[in-house]
Amino acid sequence: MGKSFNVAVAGATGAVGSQMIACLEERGFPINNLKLLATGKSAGRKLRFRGKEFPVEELTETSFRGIDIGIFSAGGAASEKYAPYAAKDGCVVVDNSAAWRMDPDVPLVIPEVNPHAVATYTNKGIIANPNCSTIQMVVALAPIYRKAGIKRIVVSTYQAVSGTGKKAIDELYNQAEAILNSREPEKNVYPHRIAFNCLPHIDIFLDNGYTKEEMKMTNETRKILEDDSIGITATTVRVPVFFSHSESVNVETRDPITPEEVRALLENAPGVEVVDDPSKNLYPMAIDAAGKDETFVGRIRADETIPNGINLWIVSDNIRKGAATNAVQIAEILAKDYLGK
Ligand code: L14
Repeated sequence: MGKSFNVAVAGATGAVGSQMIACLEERGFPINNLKLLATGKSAGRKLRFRGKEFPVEELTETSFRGIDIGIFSAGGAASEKYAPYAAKDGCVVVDNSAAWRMDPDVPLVIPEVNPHAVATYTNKGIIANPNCSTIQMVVALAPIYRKAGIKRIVVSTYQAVSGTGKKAIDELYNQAEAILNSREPEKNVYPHRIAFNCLPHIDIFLDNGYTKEEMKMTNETRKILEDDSIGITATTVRVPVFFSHSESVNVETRDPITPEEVRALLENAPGVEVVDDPSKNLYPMAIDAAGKDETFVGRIRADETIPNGINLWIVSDNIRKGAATNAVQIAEILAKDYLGK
């Protein structure tokens, strides 16, 4: 029998937190005690895990005493404030927010791509989970990067509302319902209507004209692949989809690589499923990826305007592999290779 762990989930009642609890259960994570935490008014509710009810307690500075692993998805402000208290009490934090990702002392990990980076969790006691759009892109591009090198990436995303949380899922549903019933839609979450619309705006705008989400894709990809020479330019777009992000990705490799070689590489890549048969109208779609853990890749074809160009269409569930599943996979590495010894 391996060791089992005291695990806390911070932000347990949120869209990502509830999937984290589901992932821990589905994957049979070795849990001794599970502690569910939330900020503000969500505390006091009850959630089910392995057929039993667990109370949701208020997230405080002392919540992590006696906890081995704390998985956070309670927003950037909560992570910034509480992760150091958790670490001080000997709890290793796996943080899903953007708060710690670019800290040079914090590893940024996709288990299929750079599991070795987990080792440096000892610096701060914190491991960061990358941004959802970064994770699915890098899961699919890492095998290409290792084989042929990457000079430049041009990516446009088509991102689901669930990334913003439950309130945005309700907003899309309520706006669509209002419009189809000839009522004036209400707008509370995004600066513009999202139903039957596309917003080239995710997270906040920065001084360089890009959004923070776009710069996350650039900076996090370079950190994970440990290569600042890769040029990455992103346009991130919110679309009226509930679950799964889609991405149009143009890659310029250093060495020549054919679409057939890319297809063969990706067919053997961990966490990737190739769905690419245009003759049967088969390509990855958000509605098929929702609820799954794989990153789906299709429309693999040459960019005929440059010598070493490949185009891809990459789709994955932003709440599962883009957040909860990736965080739980990191916790599994910790449990197996570091804390379980
Ligand atoms: O984790 O979709 O950096 O509004 C922040 C923006 C997650 C998605 C992050 C969104 C993202 C979120």
